[in-house]
Amino acid sequence: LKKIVSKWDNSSPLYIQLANNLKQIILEGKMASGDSLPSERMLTEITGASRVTVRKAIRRLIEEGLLLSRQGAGTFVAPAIEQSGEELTSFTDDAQDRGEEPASIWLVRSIASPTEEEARHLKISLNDPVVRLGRVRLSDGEPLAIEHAVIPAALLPSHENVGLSLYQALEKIGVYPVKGTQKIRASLATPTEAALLSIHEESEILRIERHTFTKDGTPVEYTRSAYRGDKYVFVSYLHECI
Ligand code: 16G
Repeated sequence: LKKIVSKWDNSSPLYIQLANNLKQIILEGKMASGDSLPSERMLTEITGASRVTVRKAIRRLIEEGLLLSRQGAGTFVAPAIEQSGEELTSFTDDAQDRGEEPASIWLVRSIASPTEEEARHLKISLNDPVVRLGRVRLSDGEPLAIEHAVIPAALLPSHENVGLSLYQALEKIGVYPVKGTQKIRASLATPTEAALLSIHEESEILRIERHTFTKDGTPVEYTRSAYRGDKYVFVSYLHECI
């Protein structure tokens, strides 16, 4: 770190050079998303720059979206995975599109009666069985999310056949989730979630509730997920309101 951040010349203000040096470290993957930046004091010591310069460099990278500052917790490398908040894609497709290898650890894969809440969300009766799929989702070996999906068993009779991808298993039997809604809210990881995701207890997570439907509006899934807040940023595209 010292070698890279303390390379100076007279070409531009010191804080810009420091910001660029830090940026290089992040973009080269020497610091991963979620890693915390050394403290201002430490950076001052390492670089020999003044505290004001260090602070200005950090502020610049926060403005650029490369760093995130959390009150009381310090400054971190910002989430690396930009996930569309609009497209109905699967975890498997998203990971493969990034050139990564998706995997799952199964927590639950069973058929059961729905709870009242599940039946309400899926617009089925309490007598209609559901398939419950609970998974830790990993990409390139790293746990990124926990997902609990509930699907009407009438749509997915052979739940044992869900391998890597739920959406692929559904598509194979002619069930296409083509539209949906997604609610995202900030939360903190419970001790169990933290253990499954290999993160500290009470780390920030994004709780996501997704409902998907077939073309004719039949509910396909009701999924509750916990996505790592240090890894994901959800992006939506804004259009002019006419
Ligand atoms: C995504 C969905 C989840 C869906 C899963 C299917 C979010 C927040 N959740 O992870 O609702 O069940 O994809 O992925 O995006 P799969 O086909 O790889 O099993």
